[in-house]
Amino acid sequence: MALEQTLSIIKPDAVGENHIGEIVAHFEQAGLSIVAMKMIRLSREQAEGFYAEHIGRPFFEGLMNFMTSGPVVVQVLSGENAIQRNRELMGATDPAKAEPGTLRARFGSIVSANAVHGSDSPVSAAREIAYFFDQDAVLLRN
Ligand code: DAT
Ligand code: MG
Repeated sequence: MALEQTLSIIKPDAVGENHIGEIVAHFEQAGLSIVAMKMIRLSREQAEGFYAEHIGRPFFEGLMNFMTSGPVVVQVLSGENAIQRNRELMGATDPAKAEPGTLRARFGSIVSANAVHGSDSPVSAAREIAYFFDQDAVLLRN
């Protein structure tokens, strides 16, 4: 087990449907602590840079439109195995395939509107946290 930090985004669908509180509570009840948090509206440039690995995919334009369609809540979660743990809490990318009780099953609707993002590896977690937060904005906890 390792103490890790991971980047989580509550996407525009879940923010617009007033699920911020339930999603944050889900993380906290699962033992992950929020050590940085902000609500922002992503610009096209920010969204592109964040999802650069997907440039050229057929769904990329839709993803850009969705991610810039309203405010998002960007947060750093901290805890034991936080990266994998958050992926488990989110469930599969397609909400229709996500395990019952996971965030995407509860709050997502379709693959292109799936409520939450979570870093998928230690390398992407480090990149994604630095993409949104200065190092001194991430509180040292746990
Ligand atoms: P994840 O968010 O589970 O890490 P991913 O990195 O493969 O999934 O894709 C990033 C986002 O892009 C995903 O949350 C939703 C969107 N997306 C992925 N595959 C898609 C598809 N086939 N159709 C529409 N949107 C898709
Ligand atoms: Mg991904």
